[in-house]
Amino acid sequence: MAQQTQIRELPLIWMRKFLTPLVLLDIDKDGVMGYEDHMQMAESIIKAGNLTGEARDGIYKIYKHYCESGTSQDIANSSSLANQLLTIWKERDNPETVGKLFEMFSRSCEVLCLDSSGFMTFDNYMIFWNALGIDKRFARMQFDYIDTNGDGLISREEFAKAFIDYMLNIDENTSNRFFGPLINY
Ligand SMILES: [Ca+2]
Ligand SMILES: [Ca+2]
Repeated sequence: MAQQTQIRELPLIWMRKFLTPLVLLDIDKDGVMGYEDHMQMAESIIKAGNLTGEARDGIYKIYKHYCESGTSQDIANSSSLANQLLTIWKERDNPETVGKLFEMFSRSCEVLCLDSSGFMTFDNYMIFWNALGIDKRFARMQFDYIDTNGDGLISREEFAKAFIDYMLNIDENTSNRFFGPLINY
């Protein structure tokens, strides 16, 4: 039988990167970012962006689909914070989950820039940042990190790729702060 990965085997930088959103977005503070928390995140994005109609429904649909179907549902249904970290670690090698996350962030980006011809301006990006309640002072640095071609706009692909980089990169010098400054752990 294959040995289960232990928490102590995870790279510290990676743990800090994922503890950051899990703690930030565990709104009901039961230790895991579960279904309700994902729905809350969807609602926060909708509120921050004053989204209505198609944009609002699109966001709910993406988050529901992520929590309720296929391999990604194991992440939302984790039993504890440690278990959730280990599940994300395991799923980062799973093309189905990675594909779904790419789609989730790509679609979120699309919804957040319905008013700006498919690209996120800095103002559109702030909807995401404010929805998560991250310190505004760090937003520009992360915006510039995501904007890899330096045209001052974030494309769907740049946004989703930045998240996938966040999930896969274990370089301790990475400056990707997709969910803001890392928590100390
Ligand atoms: Ca929770
Ligand atoms: Ca760009």
